Amino acid sequence: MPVGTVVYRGGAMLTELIESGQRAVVASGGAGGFGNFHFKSSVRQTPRVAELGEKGEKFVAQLELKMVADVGLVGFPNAGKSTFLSVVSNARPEIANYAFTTLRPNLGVADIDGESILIADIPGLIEGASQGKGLGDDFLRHVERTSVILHMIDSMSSDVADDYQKIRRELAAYSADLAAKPEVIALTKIDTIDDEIVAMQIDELRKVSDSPIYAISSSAHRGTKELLRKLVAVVNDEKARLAEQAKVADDNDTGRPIIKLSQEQVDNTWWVSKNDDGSYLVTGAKIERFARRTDFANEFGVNRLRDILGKLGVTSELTKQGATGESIIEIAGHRFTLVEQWDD
Ligand SMILES: Nc1nc2c(ncn2[C@@H]2O[C@H](COP(=O)(O)OP(=O)(O)OP(=O)(O)O)[C@@H](O)[C@H]2O)c(=O)[nH]1
Ligand SMILES: [Mg+2]
Repeated sequence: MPVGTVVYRGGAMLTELIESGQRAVVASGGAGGFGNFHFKSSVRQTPRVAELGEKGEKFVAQLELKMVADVGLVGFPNAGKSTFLSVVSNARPEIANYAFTTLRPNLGVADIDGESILIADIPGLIEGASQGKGLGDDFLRHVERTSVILHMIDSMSSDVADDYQKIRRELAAYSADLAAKPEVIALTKIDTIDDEIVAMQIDELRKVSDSPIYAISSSAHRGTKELLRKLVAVVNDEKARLAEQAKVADDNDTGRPIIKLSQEQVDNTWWVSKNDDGSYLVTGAKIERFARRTDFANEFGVNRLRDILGKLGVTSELTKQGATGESIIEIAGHRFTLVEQWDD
């Protein structure tokens, strides 16, 4: 699976592949059962009992690919995101003078002063994207994994501060994590606008944001290098901050005593409850494992399970809860009587 793959089962995330070469077991194979030979003893020379192997796990998993980039480009359609990527990187995305030119995310590597950053260009967002308008907010999941957001605003717009705030609202509606990422603002296409107007627009943006602001023209290659340098610096800072945060979390882990049950204790725990039909339900990792390995077609196998129930103390709890020899016991979907029944 490629880096950036996230594996889900139902809604729960099972694993996330972050590093190249990383491996993860998502579904485990079943444990083998003991064969007849295992049950051989001095009194039981030809044991007729054998365990079934457990089945391996089988379920439908959802795989999602999130691009892992340093910088994610966000902004309205036609803001000049793809043009910027094409000018500063090796990527050759489609560029056109209409909204929604980019339909799929593009990745590009930008080099500056001997450093490289990976930039993800995603389709443009519009107001209401978080409710599915336009191409929706689906592509923002790619930006979720980037360290830094480059928020691109078209200087040809009549209200740059309003543009900025509309996109910020969509980011916040998508996730608090996304909204909290470090951001750099780029006012684009400044070759088309008078410098005084650009200066005014920067002032307007300063009123609504504390993020650093760069005025650029991708076509005229103005301000793009300075912007890239800033991005490299912010990406490096953010990576250092995240690494420090992870280290602190690790230190806290070892420093604080955590009392929890051992895996063995958790496994050995069992519960008895009464089903509506009067049968008794026994649950617990270990006992269910035994039940799954039992060959219920074989009375010897079932008797062995009954022995185990006795040894674990389950039988006395069942009796305490009113079970008799004929009571039906249910474990891991298998039903049998508490005591072996003999035909007359
Ligand atoms: N004059 C000028 N035009 C630009 C500049 N950057 C982009 N454009 C033009 O703006 C239009 C939109 O550019 P794109 O890069 O496709 O915009 P986008 O943000 O990727 O758009 P979507 O993919 O639809 O979200 C194109 O016609 C570009 O040629 C610039 O610096 N100067
Ligand atoms: Mg584009």
